[in-house]
Amino acid sequence: MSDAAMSDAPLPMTTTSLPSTPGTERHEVVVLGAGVSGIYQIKRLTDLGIDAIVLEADDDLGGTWYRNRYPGARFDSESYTYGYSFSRELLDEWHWNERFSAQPENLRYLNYVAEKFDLRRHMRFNARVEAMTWNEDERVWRLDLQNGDTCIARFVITSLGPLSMPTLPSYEGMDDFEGDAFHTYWWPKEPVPLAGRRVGVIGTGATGIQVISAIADQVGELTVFQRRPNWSTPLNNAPITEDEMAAIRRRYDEIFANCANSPGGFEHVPDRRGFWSLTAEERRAFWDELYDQPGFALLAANFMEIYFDEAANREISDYVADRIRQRVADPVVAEKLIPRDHGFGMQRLPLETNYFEAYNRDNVHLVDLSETPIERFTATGIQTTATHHDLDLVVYATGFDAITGGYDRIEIRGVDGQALADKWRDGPSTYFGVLVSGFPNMFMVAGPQSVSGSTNFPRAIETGVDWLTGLLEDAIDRGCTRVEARPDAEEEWVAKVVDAHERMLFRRSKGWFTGYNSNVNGHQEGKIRYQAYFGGAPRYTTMINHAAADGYAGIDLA
Ligand code: NA7
Repeated sequence: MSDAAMSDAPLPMTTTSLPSTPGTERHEVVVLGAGVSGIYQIKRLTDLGIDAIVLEADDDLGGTWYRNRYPGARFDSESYTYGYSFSRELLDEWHWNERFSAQPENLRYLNYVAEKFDLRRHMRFNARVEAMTWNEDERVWRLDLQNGDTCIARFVITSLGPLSMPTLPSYEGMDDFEGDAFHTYWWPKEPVPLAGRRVGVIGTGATGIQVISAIADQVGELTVFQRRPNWSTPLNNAPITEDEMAAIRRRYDEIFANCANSPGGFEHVPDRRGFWSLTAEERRAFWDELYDQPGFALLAANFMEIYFDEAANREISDYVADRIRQRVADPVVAEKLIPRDHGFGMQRLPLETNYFEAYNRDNVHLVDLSETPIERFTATGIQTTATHHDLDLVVYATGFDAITGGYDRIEIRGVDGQALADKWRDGPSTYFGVLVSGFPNMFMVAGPQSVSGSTNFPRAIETGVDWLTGLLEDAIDRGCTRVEARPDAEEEWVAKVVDAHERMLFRRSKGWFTGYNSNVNGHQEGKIRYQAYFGGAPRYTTMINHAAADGYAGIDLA
Protein backbone atom coordinates (compact mmCIF):
# COMPACT_ATOMS: atom_id res chain seq x y z
CA MET A 1 0.00 0.00 0.00
CA SER A 2 1.45 3.38 -0.92
CA ASP A 3 1.85 6.25 1.54
CA ALA A 4 -0.85 8.19 -0.24
CA ALA A 5 -3.38 5.57 0.82
CA MET A 6 -3.09 6.66 4.40
CA SER A 7 -4.89 9.88 3.66
CA ASP A 8 -6.99 10.99 0.73
CA ALA A 9 -6.93 14.56 2.10
CA PRO A 10 -4.91 17.13 0.12
CA LEU A 11 -1.71 18.33 1.73
CA PRO A 12 -1.19 22.04 1.05
CA MET A 13 2.17 23.00 -0.35
CA THR A 14 3.39 26.31 -1.65
CA THR A 15 5.06 26.10 -5.04
CA THR A 16 6.55 28.76 -7.22
CA SER A 17 3.75 30.41 -9.12
CA LEU A 18 4.68 30.68 -12.78
CA PRO A 19 2.44 33.19 -14.64
CA SER A 20 0.96 32.00 -17.95
CA THR A 21 0.54 34.12 -21.09
CA PRO A 22 -1.60 33.39 -24.21
CA GLY A 23 -0.14 30.34 -26.04
CA THR A 24 2.32 29.74 -23.19
CA GLU A 25 1.28 27.91 -20.06
CA ARG A 26 3.62 27.88 -17.09
CA HIS A 27 3.55 25.21 -14.43
CA GLU A 28 5.74 23.94 -11.68
CA VAL A 29 5.38 20.41 -13.03
CA VAL A 30 4.27 19.05 -16.39
CA VAL A 31 3.49 15.34 -16.61
CA LEU A 32 3.72 13.79 -20.07
CA GLY A 33 1.13 11.08 -20.67
CA ALA A 34 -2.23 10.20 -19.12
CA GLY A 35 -1.87 6.44 -18.92
CA VAL A 36 -1.63 4.29 -15.79
CA SER A 37 1.49 6.19 -14.65
CA GLY A 38 0.35 9.71 -15.49
CA ILE A 39 -2.98 9.24 -13.74
CA TYR A 40 -1.35 8.23 -10.46
CA GLN A 41 1.37 10.85 -10.83
CA ILE A 42 -1.08 13.73 -11.20
CA LYS A 43 -3.08 12.39 -8.25
CA ARG A 44 0.01 12.57 -6.04
CA LEU A 45 1.01 16.02 -7.24
CA THR A 46 -2.39 17.61 -6.88
CA ASP A 47 -2.86 16.02 -3.44
CA LEU A 48 0.30 17.84 -2.44
CA GLY A 49 -1.01 21.12 -3.81
CA ILE A 50 1.72 21.27 -6.44
CA ASP A 51 0.84 23.26 -9.55
CA ALA A 52 0.84 20.57 -12.26
CA ILE A 53 -0.85 19.51 -15.48
CA VAL A 54 -0.77 16.45 -17.70
CA LEU A 55 -0.17 16.78 -21.43
CA GLU A 56 -1.55 13.82 -23.36
CA ALA A 57 -0.94 13.42 -27.09
CA ASP A 58 -4.07 11.30 -27.55
CA ASP A 59 -7.62 12.61 -27.41
CA ASP A 60 -8.44 10.88 -24.12
CA LEU A 61 -6.84 9.21 -21.10
CA GLY A 62 -5.89 5.58 -20.63
CA GLY A 63 -2.64 5.13 -22.58
CA THR A 64 -2.17 1.43 -23.30
CA TRP A 65 -5.77 0.67 -22.40
CA TYR A 66 -7.12 3.50 -24.51
CA ARG A 67 -5.22 2.38 -27.59
CA ASN A 68 -5.04 -1.41 -27.59
CA ARG A 69 -8.65 -2.19 -28.53
CA TYR A 70 -7.94 -5.37 -30.48
CA PRO A 71 -10.07 -8.42 -29.70
CA GLY A 72 -8.49 -10.43 -26.89
CA ALA A 73 -6.58 -7.49 -25.32
CA ARG A 74 -6.52 -8.12 -21.59
CA PHE A 75 -4.29 -8.16 -18.51
CA ASP A 76 -1.78 -10.95 -18.06
CA SER A 77 -1.52 -9.78 -14.45
CA GLU A 78 -4.26 -10.76 -12.01
CA SER A 79 -6.67 -7.80 -12.20
CA TYR A 80 -6.59 -7.16 -8.47
CA THR A 81 -2.79 -6.92 -8.53
CA TYR A 82 -2.91 -4.54 -11.48
CA GLY A 83 -5.28 -1.93 -10.03
CA TYR A 84 -3.97 0.99 -7.99
CA SER A 85 -3.33 0.40 -4.31
CA PHE A 86 -3.32 4.03 -3.17
CA SER A 87 -6.92 4.47 -2.06
CA ARG A 88 -8.78 2.16 0.29
CA GLU A 89 -12.06 3.65 -0.90
CA LEU A 90 -11.23 2.81 -4.50
CA LEU A 91 -10.25 -0.72 -3.56
CA ASP A 92 -13.54 -1.16 -1.70
CA GLU A 93 -15.64 0.23 -4.54
CA TRP A 94 -14.23 -1.44 -7.62
CA HIS A 95 -15.34 -4.91 -8.64
CA TRP A 96 -13.08 -6.73 -11.10
CA ASN A 97 -15.29 -8.99 -13.18
CA GLU A 98 -12.57 -11.31 -14.37
CA ARG A 99 -9.34 -12.63 -12.94
CA PHE A 100 -7.63 -11.17 -16.02
CA SER A 101 -9.73 -8.25 -17.04
CA ALA A 102 -10.23 -7.24 -20.69
CA GLN A 103 -9.47 -3.88 -22.31
CA PRO A 104 -12.97 -2.33 -22.19
CA GLU A 105 -13.21 -2.90 -18.43
CA ASN A 106 -9.64 -1.72 -17.90
CA LEU A 107 -10.35 1.54 -19.68
CA ARG A 108 -13.58 1.95 -17.68
CA TYR A 109 -11.52 1.48 -14.51
CA LEU A 110 -9.01 4.19 -15.43
CA ASN A 111 -11.85 6.57 -16.29
CA TYR A 112 -13.54 5.74 -12.99
CA VAL A 113 -10.33 6.61 -11.12
CA ALA A 114 -9.93 9.88 -13.01
CA GLU A 115 -13.57 10.88 -12.35
CA LYS A 116 -13.51 9.82 -8.72
CA PHE A 117 -10.47 11.94 -7.92
CA ASP A 118 -11.45 14.74 -10.31
CA LEU A 119 -8.21 14.39 -12.27
CA ARG A 120 -9.47 15.23 -15.76
CA ARG A 121 -9.41 18.95 -15.02
CA HIS A 122 -5.62 18.71 -14.76
CA MET A 123 -5.30 17.01 -18.16
CA ARG A 124 -4.90 18.53 -21.63
CA PHE A 125 -5.67 16.18 -24.50
CA ASN A 126 -4.46 16.35 -28.13
CA ALA A 127 -1.36 17.93 -26.64
CA ARG A 128 1.54 16.20 -28.36
CA VAL A 129 4.91 17.48 -27.22
CA GLU A 130 7.37 17.54 -30.09
CA ALA A 131 10.38 19.13 -28.43
CA MET A 132 11.63 19.69 -24.90
CA THR A 133 14.53 22.05 -24.29
CA TRP A 134 16.36 22.76 -21.06
CA ASN A 135 17.00 26.41 -20.24
CA GLU A 136 19.96 26.51 -17.88
CA ASP A 137 19.67 30.24 -17.10
CA GLU A 138 16.09 30.02 -15.92
CA ARG A 139 16.29 26.37 -14.86
CA VAL A 140 13.11 25.44 -16.65
CA TRP A 141 12.05 23.16 -19.48
CA ARG A 142 10.40 24.63 -22.54
CA LEU A 143 7.98 22.25 -24.21
CA ASP A 144 6.89 22.84 -27.80
CA LEU A 145 3.59 21.28 -28.73
CA GLN A 146 2.51 20.13 -32.17
CA ASN A 147 -0.31 22.71 -32.19
CA GLY A 148 2.19 25.55 -31.81
CA ASP A 149 1.58 26.13 -28.10
CA THR A 150 4.42 26.32 -25.62
CA CYS A 151 4.60 25.20 -22.04
CA ILE A 152 7.21 26.19 -19.49
CA ALA A 153 7.82 23.88 -16.55
CA ARG A 154 10.31 23.76 -13.72
CA PHE A 155 10.03 19.97 -13.65
CA VAL A 156 8.90 17.51 -16.30
CA ILE A 157 7.76 14.03 -15.35
CA THR A 158 7.69 11.66 -18.29
CA SER A 159 5.11 8.90 -18.07
CA LEU A 160 5.33 8.06 -21.74
CA GLY A 161 4.67 4.34 -21.45
CA PRO A 162 7.17 1.62 -22.29
CA LEU A 163 5.03 0.26 -25.12
CA SER A 164 3.58 3.34 -26.78
CA MET A 165 5.52 3.41 -30.06
CA PRO A 166 4.08 0.71 -32.35
CA THR A 167 6.34 -0.40 -35.17
CA LEU A 168 5.49 -1.70 -38.63
CA PRO A 169 7.52 -3.93 -40.91
CA SER A 170 8.74 -2.50 -44.19
CA TYR A 171 7.73 -5.05 -46.81
CA GLU A 172 7.68 -4.05 -50.41
CA GLY A 173 4.24 -3.03 -51.66
CA MET A 174 2.59 -2.59 -48.23
CA ASP A 175 0.88 0.55 -49.51
CA ASP A 176 -0.46 -1.31 -52.53
CA PHE A 177 -2.66 -3.55 -50.39
CA GLU A 178 -6.28 -2.52 -51.00
CA GLY A 179 -7.88 -4.28 -48.04
CA ASP A 180 -7.94 -2.96 -44.47
CA ALA A 181 -4.65 -2.95 -42.59
CA PHE A 182 -3.65 -1.65 -39.19
CA HIS A 183 -1.37 -2.26 -36.22
CA THR A 184 -3.10 -3.82 -33.19
CA TYR A 185 -2.28 -0.61 -31.27
CA TRP A 186 -4.40 1.31 -33.78
CA TRP A 187 -7.32 -1.16 -33.87
CA PRO A 188 -10.26 1.14 -34.75
CA LYS A 189 -12.82 2.25 -32.18
CA GLU A 190 -15.63 1.32 -34.57
CA PRO A 191 -16.47 -2.40 -34.76
CA VAL A 192 -14.31 -4.16 -37.36
CA PRO A 193 -16.28 -6.69 -39.42
CA LEU A 194 -14.62 -10.10 -39.18
CA ALA A 195 -17.28 -12.63 -40.15
CA GLY A 196 -16.46 -14.36 -43.40
CA ARG A 197 -13.35 -12.26 -44.02
CA ARG A 198 -9.88 -13.52 -44.88
CA VAL A 199 -7.62 -12.13 -42.18
CA GLY A 200 -3.82 -12.22 -41.98
CA VAL A 201 -2.02 -11.65 -38.68
CA ILE A 202 1.70 -10.84 -38.77
CA GLY A 203 3.47 -11.45 -35.46
CA THR A 204 3.16 -13.99 -32.67
CA GLY A 205 4.23 -12.04 -29.57
CA ALA A 206 1.93 -11.50 -26.57
CA THR A 207 -0.36 -9.35 -28.73
CA GLY A 208 -0.51 -11.66 -31.74
CA ILE A 209 -1.24 -14.64 -29.52
CA GLN A 210 -4.13 -12.80 -27.82
CA VAL A 211 -5.67 -11.58 -31.07
CA ILE A 212 -5.26 -14.88 -32.95
CA SER A 213 -6.98 -16.83 -30.14
CA ALA A 214 -9.81 -14.30 -29.94
CA ILE A 215 -10.68 -14.08 -33.64
CA ALA A 216 -9.99 -17.62 -34.88
CA ASP A 217 -13.64 -18.63 -34.59
CA GLN A 218 -15.00 -15.28 -35.81
CA VAL A 219 -13.28 -14.87 -39.16
CA GLY A 220 -13.68 -16.67 -42.46
CA GLU A 221 -10.04 -17.67 -42.89
CA LEU A 222 -7.15 -16.78 -40.60
CA THR A 223 -3.58 -16.89 -41.86
CA VAL A 224 -0.87 -16.44 -39.24
CA PHE A 225 2.49 -15.19 -40.52
CA GLN A 226 4.99 -16.36 -37.92
CA ARG A 227 8.65 -15.37 -38.07
CA ARG A 228 9.67 -16.94 -34.75
CA PRO A 229 7.38 -18.88 -32.42
CA ASN A 230 7.04 -17.88 -28.77
CA TRP A 231 6.63 -20.01 -25.71
CA SER A 232 3.15 -19.49 -24.30
CA THR A 233 1.22 -21.01 -21.41
CA PRO A 234 -2.44 -20.92 -20.34
CA LEU A 235 -3.84 -17.76 -18.79
CA ASN A 236 -6.50 -19.78 -16.93
CA ASN A 237 -8.90 -16.88 -16.76
CA ALA A 238 -12.20 -17.06 -14.83
CA PRO A 239 -14.98 -14.72 -13.70
CA ILE A 240 -14.75 -13.21 -10.23
CA THR A 241 -17.96 -13.57 -8.23
CA GLU A 242 -19.21 -11.08 -5.62
CA ASP A 243 -18.08 -13.42 -2.83
CA GLU A 244 -14.63 -13.88 -4.35
CA MET A 245 -14.26 -10.13 -4.80
CA ALA A 246 -15.26 -9.59 -1.15
CA ALA A 247 -12.55 -12.04 -0.13
CA ILE A 248 -10.02 -10.26 -2.35
CA ARG A 249 -10.95 -6.92 -0.74
CA ARG A 250 -10.32 -8.36 2.71
CA ARG A 251 -6.95 -9.57 1.52
CA TYR A 252 -5.78 -6.44 -0.32
CA ASP A 253 -3.08 -5.49 2.23
CA GLU A 254 -1.68 -8.99 2.04
CA ILE A 255 -1.92 -9.06 -1.77
CA PHE A 256 0.07 -5.85 -2.20
CA ALA A 257 2.60 -6.94 0.42
CA ASN A 258 3.07 -10.23 -1.46
CA CYS A 259 3.56 -8.36 -4.73
CA ALA A 260 6.10 -6.02 -3.12
CA ASN A 261 8.07 -9.00 -1.84
CA SER A 262 8.17 -11.00 -5.06
CA PRO A 263 10.75 -10.39 -7.81
CA GLY A 264 8.10 -9.98 -10.52
CA GLY A 265 5.63 -7.88 -8.53
CA PHE A 266 3.05 -10.68 -8.58
CA GLU A 267 1.62 -12.96 -5.93
CA HIS A 268 3.51 -15.79 -7.59
CA VAL A 269 6.78 -16.36 -5.77
CA PRO A 270 9.72 -18.52 -6.92
CA ASP A 271 9.95 -22.02 -5.49
CA ARG A 272 13.05 -22.15 -3.28
CA ARG A 273 13.35 -25.92 -2.91
CA GLY A 274 16.10 -26.05 -5.49
CA PHE A 275 15.65 -27.46 -8.98
CA TRP A 276 18.15 -30.27 -8.52
CA SER A 277 16.90 -31.33 -5.09
CA LEU A 278 13.86 -32.93 -6.73
CA THR A 279 13.70 -35.84 -9.16
CA ALA A 280 12.71 -35.24 -12.80
CA GLU A 281 9.35 -36.91 -12.07
CA GLU A 282 8.75 -34.63 -9.08
CA ARG A 283 9.57 -31.59 -11.17
CA ARG A 284 7.15 -32.66 -13.92
CA ALA A 285 4.40 -33.25 -11.34
CA PHE A 286 5.04 -29.76 -9.93
CA TRP A 287 4.91 -28.22 -13.42
CA ASP A 288 1.63 -30.04 -14.13
CA GLU A 289 0.18 -28.17 -11.15
CA LEU A 290 1.62 -24.82 -12.22
CA TYR A 291 0.43 -25.23 -15.82
CA ASP A 292 -3.17 -25.29 -14.56
CA GLN A 293 -2.76 -22.27 -12.31
CA PRO A 294 -3.65 -18.72 -13.38
CA GLY A 295 -1.34 -16.18 -14.97
CA PHE A 296 2.43 -16.34 -14.84
CA ALA A 297 2.49 -19.26 -12.36
CA LEU A 298 4.65 -21.53 -14.51
CA LEU A 299 7.13 -18.72 -15.03
CA ALA A 300 7.16 -16.88 -11.73
CA ALA A 301 6.40 -19.67 -9.24
CA ASN A 302 8.95 -21.99 -10.82
CA PHE A 303 12.51 -22.71 -9.68
CA MET A 304 14.89 -19.77 -10.06
CA GLU A 305 17.38 -22.08 -11.80
CA ILE A 306 15.33 -21.95 -15.01
CA TYR A 307 16.61 -18.39 -15.53
CA PHE A 308 20.30 -19.10 -14.92
CA ASP A 309 21.07 -22.76 -15.49
CA GLU A 310 21.08 -24.01 -19.09
CA ALA A 311 20.22 -27.60 -18.18
CA ALA A 312 17.33 -26.50 -15.96
CA ASN A 313 16.04 -24.22 -18.67
CA ARG A 314 16.29 -26.99 -21.27
CA GLU A 315 14.23 -29.31 -19.08
CA ILE A 316 11.39 -26.84 -18.50
CA SER A 317 11.48 -25.94 -22.22
CA ASP A 318 11.12 -29.64 -23.11
CA TYR A 319 8.18 -29.86 -20.72
CA VAL A 320 6.34 -26.92 -22.31
CA ALA A 321 7.16 -28.22 -25.81
CA ASP A 322 5.46 -31.51 -24.89
CA ARG A 323 2.41 -29.58 -23.73
CA ILE A 324 2.27 -27.86 -27.14
CA ARG A 325 2.55 -31.24 -28.89
CA GLN A 326 -0.34 -32.57 -26.79
CA ARG A 327 -2.56 -29.65 -27.79
CA VAL A 328 -1.88 -29.30 -31.52
CA ALA A 329 -3.38 -32.05 -33.65
CA ASP A 330 -1.03 -31.79 -36.65
CA PRO A 331 2.49 -32.80 -35.52
CA VAL A 332 4.10 -30.75 -38.31
CA VAL A 333 2.28 -27.60 -37.16
CA ALA A 334 3.09 -28.39 -33.52
CA GLU A 335 6.84 -28.51 -34.27
CA LYS A 336 6.61 -25.15 -36.05
CA LEU A 337 5.00 -23.63 -32.93
CA ILE A 338 7.85 -24.73 -30.64
CA PRO A 339 10.65 -22.16 -30.25
CA ARG A 340 14.15 -23.45 -31.06
CA ASP A 341 16.16 -20.27 -30.73
CA HIS A 342 15.39 -19.43 -27.10
CA GLY A 343 14.40 -21.29 -23.97
CA PHE A 344 11.21 -20.97 -21.95
CA GLY A 345 10.97 -17.64 -20.11
CA MET A 346 13.84 -16.08 -22.06
CA GLN A 347 11.51 -13.56 -23.70
CA ARG A 348 8.39 -11.93 -22.29
CA LEU A 349 6.04 -14.89 -21.89
CA PRO A 350 2.72 -14.47 -23.72
CA LEU A 351 -0.25 -16.04 -21.92
CA GLU A 352 -2.99 -17.68 -23.95
CA THR A 353 -6.52 -19.00 -23.99
CA ASN A 354 -6.96 -21.80 -26.54
CA TYR A 355 -4.16 -20.40 -28.70
CA PHE A 356 -2.73 -23.76 -29.65
CA GLU A 357 -6.19 -25.23 -30.23
CA ALA A 358 -6.82 -22.45 -32.79
CA TYR A 359 -4.42 -24.31 -35.11
CA ASN A 360 -6.70 -27.36 -34.96
CA ARG A 361 -9.40 -25.40 -36.78
CA ASP A 362 -9.82 -25.87 -40.54
CA ASN A 363 -9.95 -22.11 -41.12
CA VAL A 364 -6.61 -21.33 -39.40
CA HIS A 365 -3.37 -21.63 -41.38
CA LEU A 366 0.18 -21.19 -40.14
CA VAL A 367 2.75 -19.70 -42.49
CA ASP A 368 6.28 -20.26 -41.23
CA LEU A 369 8.20 -17.23 -42.50
CA SER A 370 11.51 -18.89 -41.67
CA GLU A 371 10.73 -21.38 -44.46
CA THR A 372 8.72 -19.20 -46.83
CA PRO A 373 9.46 -15.50 -46.20
CA ILE A 374 7.20 -12.68 -47.36
CA GLU A 375 8.35 -11.39 -50.74
CA ARG A 376 5.95 -8.50 -51.06
CA PHE A 377 2.44 -7.24 -50.49
CA THR A 378 0.08 -7.03 -53.45
CA ALA A 379 -3.26 -5.26 -53.92
CA THR A 380 -5.04 -8.42 -52.81
CA GLY A 381 -2.79 -9.99 -50.20
CA ILE A 382 0.67 -11.23 -49.34
CA GLN A 383 3.07 -13.05 -51.64
CA THR A 384 5.50 -15.40 -49.91
CA THR A 385 8.23 -17.39 -51.62
CA ALA A 386 5.75 -20.30 -51.74
CA THR A 387 2.37 -18.82 -52.69
CA HIS A 388 0.03 -15.84 -52.71
CA HIS A 389 -2.33 -15.43 -49.73
CA ASP A 390 -5.55 -13.61 -50.64
CA LEU A 391 -6.56 -11.33 -47.75
CA ASP A 392 -9.25 -8.79 -46.88
CA LEU A 393 -7.62 -7.55 -43.67
CA VAL A 394 -4.01 -7.49 -42.46
CA VAL A 395 -3.37 -7.12 -38.73
CA TYR A 396 0.13 -6.04 -37.79
CA ALA A 397 0.89 -7.49 -34.34
CA THR A 398 4.50 -6.50 -34.92
CA GLY A 399 5.34 -4.95 -31.58
CA PHE A 400 6.83 -1.74 -30.30
CA ASP A 401 9.95 0.35 -30.21
CA ALA A 402 9.92 -0.66 -26.58
CA ILE A 403 10.87 1.39 -23.53
CA THR A 404 12.92 4.14 -25.25
CA GLY A 405 10.67 4.67 -28.31
CA GLY A 406 8.42 7.19 -26.55
CA TYR A 407 11.50 9.27 -25.69
CA ASP A 408 13.05 9.10 -29.15
CA ARG A 409 10.06 10.66 -30.81
CA ILE A 410 10.37 13.85 -28.71
CA GLU A 411 13.40 16.01 -29.44
CA ILE A 412 14.72 16.25 -25.89
CA ARG A 413 17.71 18.56 -25.44
CA GLY A 414 19.39 18.93 -22.08
CA VAL A 415 22.44 20.77 -20.78
CA ASP A 416 24.49 22.41 -23.58
CA GLY A 417 21.89 21.31 -26.12
CA GLN A 418 22.79 17.60 -25.86
CA ALA A 419 20.12 15.41 -27.47
CA LEU A 420 18.83 12.53 -25.35
CA ALA A 421 18.54 10.42 -28.51
CA ASP A 422 22.29 10.87 -29.05
CA LYS A 423 23.13 10.02 -25.46
CA TRP A 424 21.00 6.89 -25.74
CA ARG A 425 22.00 5.88 -29.27
CA ASP A 426 23.54 2.59 -28.10
CA GLY A 427 21.04 2.10 -25.30
CA PRO A 428 19.71 4.11 -22.37
CA SER A 429 21.81 5.32 -19.48
CA THR A 430 19.97 6.45 -16.35
CA TYR A 431 20.08 6.68 -12.58
CA PHE A 432 17.56 4.15 -11.20
CA GLY A 433 15.59 4.61 -14.40
CA VAL A 434 14.30 7.87 -12.90
CA LEU A 435 16.89 10.55 -13.71
CA VAL A 436 19.39 11.16 -16.49
CA SER A 437 22.64 13.03 -15.99
CA GLY A 438 22.74 16.06 -18.31
CA PHE A 439 18.94 16.33 -18.26
CA PRO A 440 18.11 18.12 -14.99
CA ASN A 441 14.58 18.25 -13.61
CA MET A 442 13.40 15.48 -15.93
CA PHE A 443 11.96 12.62 -13.89
CA MET A 444 10.82 9.39 -15.50
CA VAL A 445 8.04 7.07 -14.35
CA ALA A 446 8.56 3.48 -15.51
CA GLY A 447 11.61 4.82 -17.31
CA PRO A 448 14.29 2.82 -19.11
CA GLN A 449 16.40 0.78 -16.65
CA SER A 450 13.80 0.99 -13.91
CA VAL A 451 12.29 -2.25 -12.67
CA SER A 452 8.98 -1.55 -14.44
CA GLY A 453 9.85 -3.21 -17.73
CA SER A 454 10.55 -6.52 -16.04
CA THR A 455 7.69 -6.67 -13.53
CA ASN A 456 3.94 -6.18 -13.02
CA PHE A 457 3.80 -2.61 -14.39
CA PRO A 458 1.45 -0.82 -11.96
CA ARG A 459 3.16 -2.15 -8.86
CA ALA A 460 6.50 -0.73 -10.05
CA ILE A 461 4.76 2.41 -11.30
CA GLU A 462 3.40 3.16 -7.82
CA THR A 463 6.83 2.56 -6.31
CA GLY A 464 8.42 4.88 -8.87
CA VAL A 465 5.81 7.63 -8.58
CA ASP A 466 5.97 7.60 -4.77
CA TRP A 467 9.76 7.76 -4.81
CA LEU A 468 10.13 10.55 -7.32
CA THR A 469 7.29 12.51 -5.73
CA GLY A 470 9.22 12.30 -2.45
CA LEU A 471 12.31 13.62 -4.23
CA LEU A 472 10.29 16.43 -5.79
CA GLU A 473 8.74 17.37 -2.43
CA ASP A 474 12.17 17.40 -0.87
CA ALA A 475 13.55 19.62 -3.65
CA ILE A 476 10.64 22.05 -3.43
CA ASP A 477 10.82 22.14 0.38
CA ARG A 478 14.50 22.99 0.22
CA GLY A 479 13.93 25.63 -2.45
CA CYS A 480 15.97 23.66 -4.99
CA THR A 481 15.42 24.57 -8.60
CA ARG A 482 17.77 22.04 -10.18
CA VAL A 483 17.82 18.29 -9.62
CA GLU A 484 20.27 16.18 -11.57
CA ALA A 485 21.77 12.71 -11.30
CA ARG A 486 25.54 12.67 -10.87
CA PRO A 487 27.40 11.03 -13.80
CA ASP A 488 29.27 8.63 -11.49
CA ALA A 489 26.01 7.54 -9.83
CA GLU A 490 24.50 6.95 -13.25
CA GLU A 491 27.50 4.90 -14.32
CA GLU A 492 27.19 2.75 -11.21
CA TRP A 493 23.50 2.15 -11.87
CA VAL A 494 24.07 1.19 -15.50
CA ALA A 495 26.73 -1.29 -14.33
CA LYS A 496 24.16 -2.86 -11.97
CA VAL A 497 21.60 -3.07 -14.78
CA VAL A 498 24.13 -4.74 -17.08
CA ASP A 499 25.27 -7.12 -14.36
CA ALA A 500 21.72 -8.25 -13.48
CA HIS A 501 20.98 -8.74 -17.17
CA GLU A 502 24.15 -10.66 -17.97
CA ARG A 503 23.46 -13.17 -15.20
CA MET A 504 20.26 -14.28 -16.87
CA LEU A 505 20.06 -16.69 -19.79
CA PHE A 506 17.87 -14.34 -21.77
CA ARG A 507 20.89 -12.16 -22.43
CA ARG A 508 21.12 -14.18 -25.65
CA SER A 509 17.48 -13.97 -26.73
CA LYS A 510 15.89 -11.63 -29.23
CA GLY A 511 12.95 -9.85 -27.70
CA TRP A 512 11.91 -6.40 -26.63
CA PHE A 513 13.42 -6.96 -23.15
CA THR A 514 16.84 -6.76 -24.80
CA GLY A 515 15.86 -3.88 -27.06
CA TYR A 516 15.62 -6.03 -30.18
CA ASN A 517 13.28 -4.81 -32.91
CA SER A 518 14.08 -5.62 -36.53
CA ASN A 519 11.91 -2.70 -37.66
CA VAL A 520 13.84 0.03 -35.83
CA ASN A 521 17.19 1.29 -37.06
CA GLY A 522 19.99 0.41 -34.67
CA HIS A 523 17.86 -2.05 -32.65
CA GLN A 524 18.69 -5.12 -34.68
CA GLU A 525 20.33 -8.33 -33.63
CA GLY A 526 23.79 -8.38 -32.14
CA LYS A 527 23.52 -5.29 -29.99
CA ILE A 528 21.91 -5.55 -26.57
CA ARG A 529 20.29 -2.40 -25.26
CA TYR A 530 20.12 -2.68 -21.49
CA GLN A 531 16.62 -1.26 -21.17
CA ALA A 532 15.28 -2.74 -17.96
CA TYR A 533 16.58 -3.70 -14.52
CA PHE A 534 16.24 -7.41 -13.91
CA GLY A 535 17.37 -7.61 -10.30
CA GLY A 536 13.76 -7.90 -9.09
CA ALA A 537 11.32 -5.49 -7.49
CA PRO A 538 12.28 -5.97 -3.80
CA ARG A 539 15.98 -5.34 -4.42
CA TYR A 540 15.21 -2.30 -6.59
CA THR A 541 12.88 -0.82 -3.97
CA THR A 542 15.43 -1.38 -1.22
CA MET A 543 18.13 0.39 -3.24
CA ILE A 544 16.05 3.44 -4.14
CA ASN A 545 14.78 3.74 -0.58
CA HIS A 546 18.32 3.59 0.79
CA ALA A 547 19.35 6.37 -1.60
CA ALA A 548 16.39 8.50 -0.43
CA ALA A 549 17.20 7.89 3.24
CA ASP A 550 20.77 8.88 2.44
CA GLY A 551 19.63 12.39 1.41
CA TYR A 552 19.05 11.27 -2.18
CA ALA A 553 22.53 9.95 -2.70
CA GLY A 554 23.81 10.25 -6.25
CA ILE A 555 21.67 13.30 -6.97
CA ASP A 556 22.77 16.95 -6.98
CA LEU A 557 20.07 19.21 -5.56
CA ALA A 558 20.93 22.84 -6.27
P1 NA7 B 1 6.44 -8.39 -29.54
O1 NA7 B 1 6.47 -9.27 -28.37
O2 NA7 B 1 7.63 -7.56 -29.83
O3 NA7 B 1 6.10 -9.30 -30.80
C1 NA7 B 1 6.16 -8.80 -32.12
C2 NA7 B 1 5.94 -9.94 -33.07
O4 NA7 B 1 5.94 -9.45 -34.41
C3 NA7 B 1 7.02 -11.01 -33.01
O5 NA7 B 1 6.44 -12.24 -33.22
C4 NA7 B 1 7.93 -10.61 -34.16
O6 NA7 B 1 8.69 -11.66 -34.68
C5 NA7 B 1 6.90 -10.16 -35.17
N1 NA7 B 1 7.47 -9.27 -36.17
C6 NA7 B 1 8.01 -8.06 -35.97
N2 NA7 B 1 8.44 -7.55 -37.12
C7 NA7 B 1 8.17 -8.46 -38.06
C8 NA7 B 1 8.38 -8.49 -39.46
N3 NA7 B 1 8.99 -7.49 -40.07
N4 NA7 B 1 7.97 -9.59 -40.13
C9 NA7 B 1 7.37 -10.61 -39.48
N5 NA7 B 1 7.14 -10.63 -38.17
C10 NA7 B 1 7.54 -9.56 -37.47
O7 NA7 B 1 5.23 -7.37 -29.48
P2 NA7 B 1 3.78 -7.61 -28.86
O8 NA7 B 1 2.93 -6.46 -29.25
O9 NA7 B 1 3.28 -8.95 -29.17
O10 NA7 B 1 4.02 -7.56 -27.32
C11 NA7 B 1 4.58 -6.41 -26.71
C12 NA7 B 1 4.20 -6.35 -25.28
O11 NA7 B 1 2.89 -5.79 -25.16
C13 NA7 B 1 4.04 -7.65 -24.58
O12 NA7 B 1 5.20 -8.23 -24.18
C14 NA7 B 1 3.13 -7.27 -23.42
O13 NA7 B 1 3.88 -6.70 -22.36
C15 NA7 B 1 2.24 -6.28 -24.01
P3 NA7 B 1 10.16 -11.96 -34.07
O14 NA7 B 1 9.91 -12.61 -32.76
O15 NA7 B 1 10.83 -10.61 -33.92
O16 NA7 B 1 10.83 -12.81 -35.06
